[in-house]
Amino acid sequence: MAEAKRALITGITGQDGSYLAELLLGKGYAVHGVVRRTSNLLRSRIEHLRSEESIYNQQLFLHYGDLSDGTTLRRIFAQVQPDEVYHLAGQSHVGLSFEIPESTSEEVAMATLRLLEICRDQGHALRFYHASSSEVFGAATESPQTETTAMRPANPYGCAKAFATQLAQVYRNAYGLFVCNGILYNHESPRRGENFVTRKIARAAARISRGLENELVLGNISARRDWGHARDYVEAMWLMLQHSKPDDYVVATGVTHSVRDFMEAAFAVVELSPEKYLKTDPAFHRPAEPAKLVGSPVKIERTLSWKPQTTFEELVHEMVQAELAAIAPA
Ligand code: G4F
Repeated sequence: MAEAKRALITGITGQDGSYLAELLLGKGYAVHGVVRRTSNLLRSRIEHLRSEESIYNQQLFLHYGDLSDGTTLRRIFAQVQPDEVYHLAGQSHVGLSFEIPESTSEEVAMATLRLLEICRDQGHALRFYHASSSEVFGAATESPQTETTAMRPANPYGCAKAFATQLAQVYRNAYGLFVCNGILYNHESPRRGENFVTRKIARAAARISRGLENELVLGNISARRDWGHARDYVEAMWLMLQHSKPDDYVVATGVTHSVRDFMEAAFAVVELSPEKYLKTDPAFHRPAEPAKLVGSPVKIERTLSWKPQTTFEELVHEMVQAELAAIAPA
C-alpha cells in the first residue's frame, strides 16, 4: 500500500484549519498541525478530532510551534517531511490590524517569508498553499476582481497579505517552487471567530430570540461582502495543490450582500425583525473600507472545476441554527 501523503497545516485550530484537517483526514492524509503553546486545545475547533482515539496520534499529529520561531518551524519540517503545506495561520481581523499593524505584519508577512525560506531549503519537492485574501485588492479599480487585478490594499492587514502574496509569486518564479496563492473572499461558518460580523450577527439573532440579549451593536451595515462557506473554500485550497502546475486563484461566489442583508436573513431564521434591536456604534467603523470587493471565480471553475456549493441563505441558516443549538435548554 502506498504511504499516506503528509500535510502540514499552520493555523489548524482556526476555522479553515479545522475544516481542512477534516477534509484531508477523510482523504487518508497524515495531517500534522502547528499549534501555539498558548492555544487552548480543549476548546478548539479540532477538539472532536483530538478526542478521537482512532485519529489523534494515529492520523492527526500536533506540534508546538510559533510563526515567529523559525528554528522550531524548521525542526517541524524536518520531522514531518510534508508533501503539502497549507499556511493559514496569522492575525486575520482587518479592523484589529489598524490597532496592531506591526504584529499583524510580523505574523502575516514575515512569517510567510520565513516559511517560504524553509521550503526553499527542503531536499524534497513539496507543494505550498498560501492563504491570500481579497483584502489585497482594497481600493480595487475593477469589479469583479480577478487574478490579474492590481493590488491596492486599504489597511495594514491587506498590505501584509499583498507582501506575502507577491513574495509567494517570487518564490514560484525565481526558485521553481510549487507555490499557490488562494485569493479568498470572505468565508464563514458556525466556526467563525465571534468578532467577525457574520458570527456576531448569527449569535445575537439566536440569543435575542431566546431572551438572553436585547441588542445587536454593529458598525457600517451598508458594507458589502462576497460571502461563501469555509467548508467549500478549503476544498478549493486542496484542489490547487493537486493541479499539474502552481498558480494563483480567486476563490469567491461572485455575489455580494450587505451586512444589513445578512442581519435581515439571520433574524428571519428566528422570525424576528432586527430593527428593534439594532444599534450602531462608530467604534465598529473602520478608518477605511475597501471598495466593492467581489471576486470572479471563472478561472478556478474552468481550471479546477471548483464551484461554491452553499448558497448565502443556506450559510446564514446554518450559522443561526448552530447558535441556537449551542444555547443550553432552559
Ligand atoms: O466580518 P468582517 O470583520 O470581515 P472582513 O473585514 O471583510 O475580513 C474578513 O474577510 C477577509 C476576506 O476574506 C479576510 F481577509 C479577513 O481575514 C477576514 O476573514 O467585516 C465584514 C464587514 C466590514 O465591512 C465591516 O466594516 O462588516 C463590517 N462590519 C459592520 N459592523 C463589522 C461590524 N465588522 C465587524 N467585525 N464587527 C462589526 O460590528
